[in-house]
Amino acid sequence: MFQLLPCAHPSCLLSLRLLAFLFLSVIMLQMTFQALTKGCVCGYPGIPGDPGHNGSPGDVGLRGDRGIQGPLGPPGRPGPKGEIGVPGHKGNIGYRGERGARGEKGDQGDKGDAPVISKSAFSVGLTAHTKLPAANAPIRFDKIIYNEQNHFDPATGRFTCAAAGAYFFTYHITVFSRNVKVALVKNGAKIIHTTDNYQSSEDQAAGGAVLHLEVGDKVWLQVAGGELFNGLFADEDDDTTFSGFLIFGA
Ligand SMILES: [Ca+2]
Ligand SMILES: [Ca+2]
Repeated sequence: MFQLLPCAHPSCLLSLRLLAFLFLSVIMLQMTFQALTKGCVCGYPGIPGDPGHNGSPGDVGLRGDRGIQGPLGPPGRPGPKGEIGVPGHKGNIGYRGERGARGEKGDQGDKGDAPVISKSAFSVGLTAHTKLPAANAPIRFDKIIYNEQNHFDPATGRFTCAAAGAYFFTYHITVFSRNVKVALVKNGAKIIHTTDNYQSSEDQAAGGAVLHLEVGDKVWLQVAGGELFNGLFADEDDDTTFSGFLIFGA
């Protein structure tokens, strides 16, 4: 008739107790009714009555223990796009790439201005009229071998710079009858000296130097050491010459 389930829930226990009480009450009432109608209190127990109605729901039970975590659910939908972050640090320089293809040849440029090439050169010598020159003054070479730019003045014996740059000056001297001592002079300053002692016949002496000149500087050759050192000679088969030329502009 009843199948009592082994449930320890308080509402279930209360329901079972209530059902048992109702069952026993029905039995007692039935026995009492039979005794009254038959006048006998003895006899066999009657058949059990019908099950009673379900009781009222019990109170809410205590909260059970936390269950085992369920399986991971499916991925949710992507959230909204976040704001742009702070720029990161600059990375290291990468490897050099391969050489690119050769570009096309460009258009020909405009014709440039022709470079201005300064020219300055002279080569002069002594003659029978100017040999054995006076001492301590520019030697007035009067034999013009080359002086296209007229930068050497035979009237004064001085070369005047017309284009700044590096110049080379050199001299070749035929020594005769007297000793020779000359100086290459720049603006009054003696730069180099050459000395030769006369012994016999005709002798030679020479010297040369590279000088940097600015426009207006003057260079010349002069006898140094007095009249006893002016044996600079020239005749039909020997010369004493003084030359200079611009090597390159400043
Ligand atoms: Ca000598
Ligand atoms: Ca001679």
